[in-house]
Amino acid sequence: MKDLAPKATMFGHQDDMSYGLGWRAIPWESDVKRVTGSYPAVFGWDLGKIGNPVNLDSVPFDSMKVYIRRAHEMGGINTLSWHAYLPTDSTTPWTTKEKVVVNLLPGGKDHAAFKHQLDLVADFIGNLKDGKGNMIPVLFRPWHEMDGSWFWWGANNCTTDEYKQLYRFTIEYLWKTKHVCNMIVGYSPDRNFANADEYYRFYPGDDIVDLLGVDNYWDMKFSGDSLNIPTKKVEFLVDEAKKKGKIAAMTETGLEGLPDIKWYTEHLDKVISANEKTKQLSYILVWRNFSKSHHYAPYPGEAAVPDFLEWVNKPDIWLLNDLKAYRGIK
Ligand code: BMA
Repeated sequence: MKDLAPKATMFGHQDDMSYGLGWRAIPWESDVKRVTGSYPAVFGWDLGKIGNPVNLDSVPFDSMKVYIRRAHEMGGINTLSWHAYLPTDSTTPWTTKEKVVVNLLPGGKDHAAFKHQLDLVADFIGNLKDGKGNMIPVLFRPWHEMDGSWFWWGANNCTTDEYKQLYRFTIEYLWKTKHVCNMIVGYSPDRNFANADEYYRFYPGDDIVDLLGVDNYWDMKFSGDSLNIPTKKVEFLVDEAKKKGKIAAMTETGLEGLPDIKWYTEHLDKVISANEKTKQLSYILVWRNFSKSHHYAPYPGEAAVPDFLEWVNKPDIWLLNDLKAYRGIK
């Protein structure tokens, strides 16, 4: 990913092979492929509700493993987010009534239950193997959008110190106790930063994080000069990643329902292709295609298709076909 970043920006899509508009669980189907002829280069999946047969968005975990293996064997890159449910109840990641992070940390009353959840995550990631038995590398991106307060690990729901401990414990437990060796780690605040201090407010450390990300939907709705705001954030990520020898990515973005049919060329591209710096972003990933009102990649027949095709056909925007050609995979 580091080698590739200066050459191209990859396109990613959440739950791509799992479902789309008017279909679900048809082997190797994909709205992006239906529209462009190629899969996305980056495939996003989510571990929310791990320990149950299906995840929070009804993707069976067993199928997810199959899709991850397929994506990897085709030459693509897999990333895992985690809309984590509390280990102690089965409410939602969006529960913010109580301050719970402290209970999960070592010494806290729910620490054992939390470790059990991490065991499930370790079991999932640590058993991702290709047909030859080799480990499949994934980008794990836990505790995202912590600078907002909509998740129980969000800014107003714990102290920054508790947050960092939660993050460090998660990764160190997976690496050192569970010996999960096939993952790199992404840090993904939402868009609420204007400088380095704000960006790194929750940062668990250079020894933990491999990828500097941002989840940015909000800033990308605006147009014209207002797009300087997300552009500056992308420039910042690219600069920081270069300084630290890490990877920079827009780990989530998109326009829900695509009411603006030129969002890809007029908003997204204006930001990520703004200049030589922004072009060095590793990838951008749009969210899932659940319904007409809640989808982010176009589906066949949708008015946004021509604009999307114009964008993905730019030589430095890469789908899986481009990544395969670069990697010499047939
Ligand atoms: C949100 C929405 C929800 C979904 C969640 C986790 O943005 O897409 O429908 O459950 O992400 O994927």
